[in-house]
Amino acid sequence: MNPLRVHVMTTAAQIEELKTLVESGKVLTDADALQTYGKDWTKQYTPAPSAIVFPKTTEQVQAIVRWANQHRIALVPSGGRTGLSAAAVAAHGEVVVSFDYMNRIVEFNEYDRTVVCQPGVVTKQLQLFAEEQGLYYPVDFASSGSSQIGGNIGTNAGGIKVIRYGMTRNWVAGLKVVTGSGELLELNRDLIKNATGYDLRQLFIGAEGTLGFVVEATMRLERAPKNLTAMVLGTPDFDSIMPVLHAFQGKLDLTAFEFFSDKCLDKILARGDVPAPFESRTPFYALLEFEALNEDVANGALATFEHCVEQGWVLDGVMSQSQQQLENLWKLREYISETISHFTPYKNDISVTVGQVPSFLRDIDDIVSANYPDFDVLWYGHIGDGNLHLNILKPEALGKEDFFARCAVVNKWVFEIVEKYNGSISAEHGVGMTKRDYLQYSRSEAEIACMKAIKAVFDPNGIMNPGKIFA
Ligand code: 2HG
Ligand code: ZN
Repeated sequence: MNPLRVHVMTTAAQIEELKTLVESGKVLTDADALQTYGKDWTKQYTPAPSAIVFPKTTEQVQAIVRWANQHRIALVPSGGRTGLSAAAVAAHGEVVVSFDYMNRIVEFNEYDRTVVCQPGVVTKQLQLFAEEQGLYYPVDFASSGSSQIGGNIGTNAGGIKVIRYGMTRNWVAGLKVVTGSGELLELNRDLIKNATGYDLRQLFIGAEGTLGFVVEATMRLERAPKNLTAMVLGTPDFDSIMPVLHAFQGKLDLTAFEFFSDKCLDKILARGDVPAPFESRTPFYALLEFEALNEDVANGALATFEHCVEQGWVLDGVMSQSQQQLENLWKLREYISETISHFTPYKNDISVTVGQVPSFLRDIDDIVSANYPDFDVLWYGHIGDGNLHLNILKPEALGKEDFFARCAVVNKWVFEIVEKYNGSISAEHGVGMTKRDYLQYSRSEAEIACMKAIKAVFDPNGIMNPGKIFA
């Protein structure tokens, strides 16, 4: 294991030197800024960075990285700070490098259907830009209004359309990165075909800023989907959801297949601003979406729905008839994470192959309910691609520390089951600090050794987001 050879705190003189590398006013050290930029959406860690720096150009990023190497100062990259694994948390005196001022769309290439983006471009900004060109950027999730492309690349963000479009990785045509030694690399030259050895671009996707920082990304766009239509179907039990998925996949090209439990619906309806999908309540719900390209497709969906009802897999259901109805159905699923955030939930983001989902969920649910009969356990997620979100809500009377300590006990058992099923301890939220100590449940010792060796190549002094992914 590489020792952490970085300073914990920067000196006043070092901060003064840092200020000379960027525009005036682009280094902040006030308490508010340190608090705001030192954290992401995780709630376990107390932010404690030394300073926040806002570069505006690639040259400035390079200068910051060289300065950090010279003084052995740890850098933490910061995008929209919507992450859920504490990969962008600076809790140990690091300097946060925020990409808020590198937020321009640089170029659009019509024939290649690509957009050159600076890392601070917000996901929604790219989605709207694509729309203006009559195209589509398909990676989508609830935090698209604040998450940034650089962060999406750092975590290989997934979301609600993975079943059809895959993860962020699929949409990165090329990358410019500043490595941990301050070198600028241009990776893949935005080519579709490029058989010239190792594809280093892929290494930087999902690396959580531990190898280098993305300073420019060329993102691919896709044909815009037509007449998206959603259905929400109520099922009598969890086991019915998979045959429903199978039945619909046999008839339609789904753009999404999500699920949530009735407990999740309780929380959503308690907000008072989202209509119930239908009058009855069922233990689980599937939300599926497809392009209703013509009447045949819509009729095929309705016939499949009827088949599922006849089989007893579906008890009730609804299909959107307008854009407004489509959006309201999506709110039932997309609002869950934000709605429950004030319960300080303990989160798990786990995955297995689709066929194993029912027995996997049953095994984990047994462990969790046996150990926490008094806790509210919420299940939801992207079931069409095998990704489940398990959220345990903190009872009001229990302190945060005690609650997380009690949840940590069961972590080990949950991850043993993940390992038994050859699954992942982090399907889409990344490893960061929250899952760092459990990496061995999803990656072999030999694999982790290779990962550390790769880090040493790109970041010889260990200054790039140290303590994330592995210690
Ligand atoms: C989602 O799918 C997000 O809603 C957040 O990935 C999941 O908060 C969570 O556990
Ligand atoms: Zn998710």
